[in-house]
Amino acid sequence: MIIKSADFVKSAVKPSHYPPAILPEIAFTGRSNVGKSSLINTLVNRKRLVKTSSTPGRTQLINFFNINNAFSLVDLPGFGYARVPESIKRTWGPMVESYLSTRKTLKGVVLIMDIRRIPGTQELGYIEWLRYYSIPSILILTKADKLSKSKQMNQHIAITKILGVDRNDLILFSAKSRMGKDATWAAIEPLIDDNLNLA
Ligand SMILES: Nc1nc2c(ncn2[C@@H]2O[C@H](COP(=O)(O)OP(=O)(O)O)[C@@H](O)[C@H]2O)c(=O)[nH]1
Ligand SMILES: [Mg+2]
Repeated sequence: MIIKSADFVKSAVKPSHYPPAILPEIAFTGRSNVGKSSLINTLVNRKRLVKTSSTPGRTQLINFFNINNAFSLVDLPGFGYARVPESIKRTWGPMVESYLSTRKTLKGVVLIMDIRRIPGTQELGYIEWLRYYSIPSILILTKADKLSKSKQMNQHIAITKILGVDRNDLILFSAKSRMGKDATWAAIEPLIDDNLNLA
């Protein structure tokens, strides 16, 4: 993917605040602090298009980005951070579910997991959610640079079993080394294909 432009559009919490549903859209989700913002920045070759943070659980908005005036990338609020206030936890589910269930231009969701951590009920539940809404999913194991090659392989196999998917269904990624960047675009491109030639 050649990135000609990457611009923040707006933040929203509910459907009436979303930008007009015109361009095909890919959303990114994962546990807080998993490396979601870093992954999006890596994909679009920008250091700080999406703010990264060492303090997890701060982003509780849906952030829309316009890429090449051809498609949108959406940073969904992260889940699962224990220290997030109860009031935010209560609004998170409905906020994300109304996005997933109403957004007509949504073409796929990238679920990002930490390669060092076996996915839990939240990730499994998320995958169920996406199946329920018939939304294509792309599964990524990020922070691969934090493990040796042999540990990467062990985790890759273990996570494959837990999720009940094939090895090729999981993309190993690192925002640090940019490993997995091309594979991620190769998974995204067919989902947004119709609009690529508009760029
Ligand atoms: N070593 C390494 N660190 C990463 C990677 N991706 C993210 N991080 C770090 O993990 C922390 C959280 O990253 P961020 O992208 O803000 O996570 P988010 O909360 O999921 O958006 C930051 O300190 C990042 O520098 C990666 O692939 N490798
Ligand atoms: Mg983030």
